[in-house]
Amino acid sequence: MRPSLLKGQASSWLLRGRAFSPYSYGLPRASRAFHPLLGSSSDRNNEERNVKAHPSLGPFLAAGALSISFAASSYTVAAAKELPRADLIPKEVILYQYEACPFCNKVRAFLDYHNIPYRVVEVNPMSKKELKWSEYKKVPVLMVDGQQMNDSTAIISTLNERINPGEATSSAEQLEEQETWRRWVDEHLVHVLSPNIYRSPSEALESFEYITTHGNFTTMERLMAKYAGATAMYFISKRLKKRYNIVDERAALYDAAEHWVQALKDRSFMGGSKPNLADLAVFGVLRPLRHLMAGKEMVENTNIGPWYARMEAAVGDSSRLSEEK
Ligand SMILES: N[C@@H](CCC(=O)N[C@@H](CS)C(=O)NCC(=O)O)C(=O)O
Repeated sequence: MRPSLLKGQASSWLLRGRAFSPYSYGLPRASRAFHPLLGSSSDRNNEERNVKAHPSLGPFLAAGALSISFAASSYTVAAAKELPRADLIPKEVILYQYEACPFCNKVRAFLDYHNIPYRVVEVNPMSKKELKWSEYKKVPVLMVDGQQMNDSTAIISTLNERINPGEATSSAEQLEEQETWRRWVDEHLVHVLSPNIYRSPSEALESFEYITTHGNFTTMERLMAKYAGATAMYFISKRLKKRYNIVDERAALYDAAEHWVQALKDRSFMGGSKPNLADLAVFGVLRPLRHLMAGKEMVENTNIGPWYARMEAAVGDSSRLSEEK
């Protein structure tokens, strides 16, 4: 039976104190930073156009989300994490990220679920000085035993191969379904996030409060970013709505949530009794919404809460080793 969530029952967000950090997006220096919630890798042309139009806004867009924790505890089943064989766990994993970036949250969900220890380097979205050594300037970047990996979906695919070599536990149909929904996350779901979290002046400020208090900003950047960023993103989010043919941003978010719940059919997870890469991708990009009005309203007005709560239980505590800036 499909999990159902009664309105009002849905939104017991678990505000855990662990690592969801922020988002960052500051008034970046003009480079091509624009991307984030707006564009996935399949949108490079649009992104380039955006950067030219708003060179200093990249980082803001990127982040977009906060952390949700939709908890419908009665549905929460303590699914165990999936632990790789000890000899297949990388020795050193370093994640360069913005705490509130949905793509970074997606990678963290994968690492946490598999209990792979990792260090985090929170990148300053304006100077990006932590990434000076890298030609690729977006986050996430993952260093795995000295090997650089870029792009959340590619990172997860590569790492998954590495910790599950020759895995043949899924049928061709299951794998195809998983890949279809991972693409849906990158090509649709992420584009619905920015118009929602910057929907009104107060929501834009709420988002930037979160981003700036959790990201790697200097004091001056933090002050500037909060108000200038919220103002800019409020207006830009209206343009994003048009670009992605969104008429009502909340309706688009609720539709996406219901679309996902329907895709689960009768299963606890798309992966069956345990999450697959599609579950982890949807969970990861939604997680940053969790302290925001958009995320709370999504849980209250859709049936996604029970699945989200199961995912929180399955992913469990973070395997992050320490905060590094
Ligand atoms: N397709 C990439 C998208 C990564 C992305 O757009 N990241 C944003 C942050 S959420 C970014 O780094 N934007 C450029 C910037 O902030 O300068 C992925 O999945 O990793």
